[in-house]
Order: sequence, then C-alpha cells, then structure tokens
Amino acid sequence: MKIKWVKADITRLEVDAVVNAANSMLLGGGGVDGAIHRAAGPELLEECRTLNGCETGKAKITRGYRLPVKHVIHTVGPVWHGGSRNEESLLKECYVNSLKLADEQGLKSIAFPNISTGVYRFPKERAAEIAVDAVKNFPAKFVEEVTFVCFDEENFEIYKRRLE
Ligand code: AR6
Repeated sequence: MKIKWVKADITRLEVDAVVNAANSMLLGGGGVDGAIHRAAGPELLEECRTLNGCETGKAKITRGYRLPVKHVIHTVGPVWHGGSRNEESLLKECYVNSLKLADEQGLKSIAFPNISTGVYRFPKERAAEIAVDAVKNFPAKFVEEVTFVCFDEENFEIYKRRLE
C-alpha cells in the first residue's frame, strides 16, 4: 500500500473516497465536516439523514455528490478527555473501520483528514502515530493508496517527519 501525505483542502482531492471527521449526529458541523458538506451540496445531508447517526469509532458510507470523489466515509472521532476514556483505541477504530468500508466497496484510493485533532483536541503527535500504525497494519485487498490530508502546518510537519 502506498502512503502519501499532503497539505491540502480535502474537498479538492480526486480519490475514490474521502473520510469525514464527523460527529455522532452525522448532520454536518464545523471544521472539515462543514467543508465537506458545503462542497458536496445538500444532497449529502439528505443521505446522511437516513443513516441514524454513527457511534464514536464507527464509520458509515455515502455518495460524494458534488465532490470529485465517489464516496464519503463518515467516521466519528473521540473527544480528547485526557486519555483515560479509551480515546486511543477509538481513534484507531476510526481509521480501521473506514479502511474496512473502503475495502469492502473495492475502492482503491482513500484520503483521511487528521481525525479528532481539531475541536476534539486529540494531541496531534499521538494521533498521527495511531493513524499511521492503523493504516500500515491494515490487511487491504483493494485499497492501494492512502493519503493523509493535513490542513494545518503543525500536522503536516508531524506526518512529514513520521513518513519521510
Ligand atoms: N480539509 C482537510 N482538513 C481540514 C479541513 C479541510 N477543508 N478543515 C479542517 N481540517 P475538525 P475533529 C482539519 O475540528 O477534531 C466538526 O464540527 C483540521 O485542521 O474538523 O474530529 C464535526 O461536526 C484538523 O486537523 O474535526 C464534529 O463535531 C482536522 O481537520 C467535530 O468538528 C480535524 O478537525 C469533530 O472534531
């Protein structure tokens, strides 16, 4: 599996699926969630309304609508509470369950934002370590390329150091 990292707006990426760092309602929000819904258009929200939300660590898939992708995989990262509420395993589950969905659909390329490292306040260095480990250890059948999409300079430098 090829692993890449870029500094970019995830709504501009042309891949089979982009992952959305959503909340358990799956009805949009701020940050990357807001950007994805704005770029995909109202049809995305319509489909999300049919999903009945999503638990932390789990993932659900929709179409990509006006985004240049086939699918959006919505996952719900943990809110960081200091590390004693299973945050690390839940973050790992976000990556693994998103990859499982992509692989089940036979998708070849997937792009992840830095889940939970925005308003959910997960420490960035540890989040990157968990993300990279989860991807490297995933037994993919179809997924060939994973892109870590960093939006802020700090995350970009962290991924660069870890993957270069
Ligand atoms: N493209 C790529 N990455 C982005 C973009 C973008 N357009 N915009 C922000 N990021 P956050 P969370 C990065 O807060 O911490 C939402 O309101 C950002 O720099 O979007 O998982 C949801 O509805 C950061 O590194 O998500 C939830 O309520 C990363 O995306 C809640 O926020 C994640 O930041 C989820 O919080």
